[in-house]
Amino acid sequence: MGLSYTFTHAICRAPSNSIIDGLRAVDTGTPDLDTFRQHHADYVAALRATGAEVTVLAPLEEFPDSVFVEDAALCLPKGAVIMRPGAPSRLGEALAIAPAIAETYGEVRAIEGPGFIEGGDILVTEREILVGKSARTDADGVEELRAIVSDWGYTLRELQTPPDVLHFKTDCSLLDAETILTTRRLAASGCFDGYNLIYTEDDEEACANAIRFNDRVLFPAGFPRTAETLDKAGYNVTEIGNSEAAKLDGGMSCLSLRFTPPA
Ligand code: CIR
Repeated sequence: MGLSYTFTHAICRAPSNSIIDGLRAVDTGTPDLDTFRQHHADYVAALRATGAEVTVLAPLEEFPDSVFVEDAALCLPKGAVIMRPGAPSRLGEALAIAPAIAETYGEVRAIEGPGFIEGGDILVTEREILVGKSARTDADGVEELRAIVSDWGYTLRELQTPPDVLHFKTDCSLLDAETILTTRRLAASGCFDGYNLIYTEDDEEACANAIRFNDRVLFPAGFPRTAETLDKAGYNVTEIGNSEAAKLDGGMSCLSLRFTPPA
């Protein structure tokens, strides 16, 4: 199996009570804490069911969005990079995640600025690192990351997240070494030419943020036609409730950092 979707470890962070104050593009209601916690527990259990070691960090009340750990770091087979979130209320999450990453990776690099970059804008495939500029990730942030990952031998390709889409990966996910689940609006730019594409079904664009984690695809519940498409394509789909995270524009990828530490 490929390095881009097989992992021995994951890091998550328990939802804080302050999650109800998390950022959202459109207010569709306050997340219900108990339901959020249940969904989060189901998510962690699904990661663990693949045999991975999953660390769940303590909640951080001072950072309402800190359950979305993916945005604060990038973990690659050759090294880890602490991000510099473009949302001012999330900037401090980078410092907060650093010790947990350093525990596994030893030395870590960090985006120092002036640019900004969030992990949700980064899709790592078997052959390259795709980064979508967005309201949270700017050209300086992308260039600083490029300099770091080039040292490790990775190729980075800068792309554009569609307007009004929070993160690049809000609209796409890696399914295997050659295959990407994507919305039509993102793929229309040709950014995934050369990959096999599976499209979200009409009116199910909100399920594009899934994760391939070892033998499973963790997929948000409530999108039956796309789930069936993935099932028919041979993927082992595990549906996880995501109604509360979705109120904060969060999905499957945001809730974990997935990695295999360097030997
Ligand atoms: C935010 O707006 O930053 C959070 N409410 C949601 C972050 C979702 N993260 C992700 O897609 N990687």
